[in-house]
Amino acid sequence: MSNNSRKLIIASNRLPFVLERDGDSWKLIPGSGGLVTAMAPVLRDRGGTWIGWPGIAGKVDISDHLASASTSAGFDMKPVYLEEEDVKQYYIGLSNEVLWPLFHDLQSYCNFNPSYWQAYIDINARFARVISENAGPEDFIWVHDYHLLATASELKKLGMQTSIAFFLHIPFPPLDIFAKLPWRTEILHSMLAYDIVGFQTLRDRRNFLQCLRTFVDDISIEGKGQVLTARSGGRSIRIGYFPISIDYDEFSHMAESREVADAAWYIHEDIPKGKIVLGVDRLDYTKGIPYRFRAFEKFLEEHPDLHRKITLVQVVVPSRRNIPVYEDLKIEIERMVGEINGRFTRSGWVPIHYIFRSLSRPELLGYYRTAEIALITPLKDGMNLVAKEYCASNIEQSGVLILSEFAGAAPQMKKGAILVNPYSIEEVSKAIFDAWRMDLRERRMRMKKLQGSVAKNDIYWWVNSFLNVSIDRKLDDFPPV
Ligand code: GDG
Repeated sequence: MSNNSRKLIIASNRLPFVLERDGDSWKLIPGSGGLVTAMAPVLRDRGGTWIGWPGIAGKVDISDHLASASTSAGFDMKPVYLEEEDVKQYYIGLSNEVLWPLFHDLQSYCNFNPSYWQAYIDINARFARVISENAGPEDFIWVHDYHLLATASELKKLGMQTSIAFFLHIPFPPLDIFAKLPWRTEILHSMLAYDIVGFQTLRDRRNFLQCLRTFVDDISIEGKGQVLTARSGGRSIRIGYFPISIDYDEFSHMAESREVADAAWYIHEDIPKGKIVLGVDRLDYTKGIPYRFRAFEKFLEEHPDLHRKITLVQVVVPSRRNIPVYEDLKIEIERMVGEINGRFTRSGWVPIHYIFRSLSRPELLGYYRTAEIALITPLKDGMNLVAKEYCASNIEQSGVLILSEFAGAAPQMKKGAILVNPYSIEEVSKAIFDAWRMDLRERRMRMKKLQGSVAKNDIYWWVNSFLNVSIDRKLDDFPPV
């Protein structure tokens, strides 16, 4: 088979669309979240196949919807169906009550329920079956994220010979934290069934290697630089770090559009008093929203002269609402907004504008374009694309980025951003003040640096460096649709 028939096959827990009830029928709405933002432009121009769960339990016939969504998206979509119990055990259970909190260093949120593990393996085997039904021998199979750590080992059981790549979008935890996982050796051995394993940052790869050296008996690691080689069980596995990014040009061009300019103008027209500080996050306890509110409250306590001159706009996108801890977080966030606004609001000025919904792209870019300060303070984050999107969309080049040092984006953005420890209420409060009084010359200088670095290392740079290491190919080697 020639290179021209080579296809990209992407597998992730979710398809890039979510199925929602629409009366007696169903509708597909675009998914949100970093994985979709990053990967959709990659497949859009090249075609290929995206395999994932459509987002509702049970097997409903959505073939017509998927066919029309595939046509408009520019690539095929193949569903993996989950029953109610699968969702409980594999998705809510092992993926989001164990791996998600543990890999973000928040082990107190973990529920190590023994029944979760077998369900996780069973669903990874189901993904493996759908992948093997849809992949040809020349195709490049690229599996994504923590839900599917064991898919390659299941594919190998099915006799798959093709090399299989994996990218972890979330952090990999330090040894002391990973060691608490009851299935730590099983997870490491499953990950070693991939042929290439990619992490977001050097820190994540370092943590992974330390865990391999501790828990895998016959491991040896060779090489230096971005990609190393691990040998175990008579196989070689390449292990690298590839900081993910965005389609910079798409964001910056869209930010220049009339629609976004109008949205930006209306946003500031409605908040005419002073500067806007912007937070944009999925509803998630890793994003540090309560700490951020405490820091903003401290800022307001310490700077009564700046009341009415600064407003925090916090966008929270609904996410994982079927998991109780997420519902509790929503209640806590809303309680804090009420408390802080109740204390500081004065006639004509409300200090926190809270938005709980997903914004349209132009509206989101309107906020990015017009906000003077972006306040992005996750407690830990694989990368954080919002930080990169803010810079790409800040076409006046006058915005200031305050960024958590625990975001994967921090090493790339530290020269232009104000880095903070998100747990330090004093430090974040001071960073807001420093950003507020920073002169235009310094803001420009910092924003230009940030934009230069995101533009250079954009999503196409990321995918090409991954493909280059995996199969010695670039995205252009895949035939356009
Ligand atoms: C995971 C990792 C890693 C947000 N609000 C709206 C909206 N968004 C989009 C943003 C951005 C995405 O959601 C969020 O991406 P992040 O990277 O910030 O965070 P996660 O969703 O947690 O992503 C993360 C990422 O995977 C990629 O590897 O960076 O660390 O946790 O793209 O634009 N989109 C729309 N309306 C909104 O209101 N349309």
